[in-house]
Amino acid sequence: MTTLNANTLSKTTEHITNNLLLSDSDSSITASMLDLNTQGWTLLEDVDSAADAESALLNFGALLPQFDGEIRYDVKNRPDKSQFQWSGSMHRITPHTEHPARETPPKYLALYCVNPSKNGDGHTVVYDGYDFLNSLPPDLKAYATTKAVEFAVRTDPEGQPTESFNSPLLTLGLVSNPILRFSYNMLWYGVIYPRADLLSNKNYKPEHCSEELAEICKYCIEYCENNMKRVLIPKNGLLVWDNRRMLHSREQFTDPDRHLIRYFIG
Ligand SMILES: O=C(O)CCC(=O)C(=O)O
Ligand SMILES: [Fe+2]
Repeated sequence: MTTLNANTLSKTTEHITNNLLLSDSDSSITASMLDLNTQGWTLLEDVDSAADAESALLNFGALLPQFDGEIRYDVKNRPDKSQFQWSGSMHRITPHTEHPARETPPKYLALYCVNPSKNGDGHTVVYDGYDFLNSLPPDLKAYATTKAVEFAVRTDPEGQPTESFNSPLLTLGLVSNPILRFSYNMLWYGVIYPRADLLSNKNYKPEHCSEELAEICKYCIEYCENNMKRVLIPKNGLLVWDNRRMLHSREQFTDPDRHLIRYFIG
């Protein structure tokens, strides 16, 4: 067992004191944490590489495996599956939270920009999901916290669901704030990755959900149109948001070389 003498004690104190003096990068992480806790999202700029992004993210939690079991997921156009509305296409994606079928969805989501669209499109959009639920009429708010919905996710747009979980849209976290789960696509179209041509079909009527969930979807679109935060993540930018509170979506883009790397943090 090591005992502390006066000399080692003063060295230990010096070490602790030095660690309390925040370096520039520590203080920017602290400021980002403040943003995450207040507005639900933050943008770190000039992060030189994906490896640097990963080191920064470790301040927020562990990097978790994604749908394919990997820590890094490339968000880029995959021409063979471009007919679906998913991250591997250039289509817009409707509001959702990530991995609603996981018993505990990732606390934070992050996107690191390797290559923005050269045409200045493809904004990532975040919305405050707690505020959205609070804006619902009382009966729909009660529905969102009591009625279980089946969330089924799939790795491949054409594949079978690989995981599913039944849960109300909002549940109490054991030691955390309430957990929001949402997928406009799953509620409205009945699948997480619908065919993209459905997006422009104004006459589409949902067949897969209750009247209340269809109402919640309509309120969601209205809320999102009026309360969006559009972020064009710059090259070497790292957008991080609270995935148990915020909804996110993506606007359509036209540059097949747009490339982001996505992380789940828990
Ligand atoms: O491409 C984007 O900006 C985000 C796509 C998305 O929703 C995701 O990767 O989870
Ligand atoms: Fe997403």
